[in-house]
Amino acid sequence: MTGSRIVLTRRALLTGAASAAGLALTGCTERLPPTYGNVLRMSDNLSYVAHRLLIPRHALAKEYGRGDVTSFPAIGTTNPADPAGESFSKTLGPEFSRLMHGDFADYRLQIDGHVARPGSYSLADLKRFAPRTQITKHTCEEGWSAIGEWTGTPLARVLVACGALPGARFVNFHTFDDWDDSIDMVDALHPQTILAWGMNGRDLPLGHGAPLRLRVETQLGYKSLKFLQRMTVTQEFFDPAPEKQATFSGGWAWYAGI
Ligand SMILES: Nc1nc2c(c(=O)[nH]1)N[C@H]1C(S)=C(S)[C@@H](COP(=O)(O)O)O[C@H]1N2
Ligand SMILES: [Mo]
Repeated sequence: MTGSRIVLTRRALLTGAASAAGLALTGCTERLPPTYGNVLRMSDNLSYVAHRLLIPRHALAKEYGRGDVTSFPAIGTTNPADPAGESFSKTLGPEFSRLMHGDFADYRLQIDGHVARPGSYSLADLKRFAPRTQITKHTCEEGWSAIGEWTGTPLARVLVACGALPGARFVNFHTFDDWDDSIDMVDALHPQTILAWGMNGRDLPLGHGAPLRLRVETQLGYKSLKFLQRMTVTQEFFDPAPEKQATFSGGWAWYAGI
């Protein structure tokens, strides 16, 4: 997507807002997680149903002040270009290396799937949307938490700009270290769900997912994918769990609401 094509007129914004509301409503009928019926994913059932019934839609996760920011470890993949990395991708690893050496000037987030305007967005394109900054607590499934400040583009704005079509229910993400994961439209349209390029007032550091990572403040840390490469809007649920489960010790739930 070129810069000029994503300049939104007032009219487009209004239709956009209406279509975002339409997208959000689609999710209203959901009572069971899409992983329902998968034995490996049984832990999703109760938490998803309880959250969706009990927590007001788009209730904000707690935000903190600058003085609350803590040190923040970088864990999991910290450089997708490193061939020794556990989830090094033979195709995307070298590609990431090339982009990194060019200071990510050639980076593009690919957007496709159930959208009217598939395309790709540079960091400059994404920065043209009104950004959001939030200081939140990251909770890792391994038992640690840390508070950091994140700046990025609300995912809802990008979904409107690329024309997510009615009936869109999930947003799938693929990363440069070959992770796949998805969130539903309730979380995708949540005001604190952002595509973050900044952390603690600076560009997002490499170890924390440069140049672009997801922040999903309503779920555990592993849903906040780092090193975003592609985003696909879908009508149907795609669960990479059967193949990937083996590599995740203990098996991580698809839905990890907090
Ligand atoms: N692409 C990618 N995203 C990822 C991971 C990863 O290894 N690769 N680790 C996840 C986990 S388990 C956590 S806790 C956070 C860690 O983010 P941080 O390195 O900024 O602390 O990123 C999540 N997103
Ligand atoms: Mo984690």
